[in-house]
Amino acid sequence: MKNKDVADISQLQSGSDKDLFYQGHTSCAGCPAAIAIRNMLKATGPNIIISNATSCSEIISSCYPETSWGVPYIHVAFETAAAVASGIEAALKKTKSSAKVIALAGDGGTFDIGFQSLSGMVDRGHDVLYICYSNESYSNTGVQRSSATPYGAWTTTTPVGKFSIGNQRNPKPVAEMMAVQGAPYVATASIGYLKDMERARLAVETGMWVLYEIENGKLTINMEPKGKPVADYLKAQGRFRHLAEKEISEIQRRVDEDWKGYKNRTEI
Ligand SMILES: Cc1ncc(C[n+]2csc(CCOP(=O)(O)OP(=O)(O)O)c2C)c(N)n1
Ligand code: SF4
Repeated sequence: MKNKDVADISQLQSGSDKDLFYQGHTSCAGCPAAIAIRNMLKATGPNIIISNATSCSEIISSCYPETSWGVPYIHVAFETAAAVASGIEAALKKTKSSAKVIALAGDGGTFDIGFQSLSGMVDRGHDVLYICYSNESYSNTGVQRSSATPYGAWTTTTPVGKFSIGNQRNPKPVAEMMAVQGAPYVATASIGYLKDMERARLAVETGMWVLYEIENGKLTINMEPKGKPVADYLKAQGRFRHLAEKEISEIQRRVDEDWKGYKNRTEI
């Protein structure tokens, strides 16, 4: 899965030909999180147990007495996806089960409130795949800023006005932080490469989202941005509609600077 042929997740169907994330869930139309989950289960197949933090992914899929999950699933408190997954993994190890565990949470449940349980799980070396799907805000509670929200984005808690261009902070580099902590495998992914997801692809092509892996501390960039201006990405979205040319240039500068940093690190 290197450079030229970035993982085409739609090809990773060794796990199951059947959909294990059933239709009838209550997401917004075209929800990227639902698309990611559906494809995630296609890749894993049925021998999997999910520990899912409160988030859109849980709200849309597990409102009692209904469920969209065709695999064993537990909905857990907002901050505990990794903690519960750790316990399940320890129990499976004890019983010599072949089942694997996935902890699933949004960016709020990962970058912010669930960060300590994620870090604890990595510290203890549990054999768990942790998946954070990032919609770059606390979405199901009304689009509040999380520490994954991009610089310049409007959210309800980073309003736009005379004295504010929206979110004033850079996103927390959680994937890299986990690699630095010693997670044996860390990778970013984009649903833009599942099918015809033009906007998500644009995030990669403009450098707003970088596709990389860090394996035992070594960074590999899986796709170089095509040098498209960030304006192409920003201008297509309402949450960035308020940005003037000056601010867009500032975002371009930050993206270029971050990209240089990634490049330097692959050359060490
Ligand atoms: C301790 C605690 N604080 C707050 C909440 C309310 N709450 C539930 S989901 C959520 C936001 C989840 O955001 P994120 O993890 O980014 O997932 P998304 O909704 O964006 O999919 C919040 C604030 C809660 N359930 N528990
Ligand atoms: S708000 Fe939640 S349910 Fe709607 S598209 Fe975003 S992640 Fe999906």
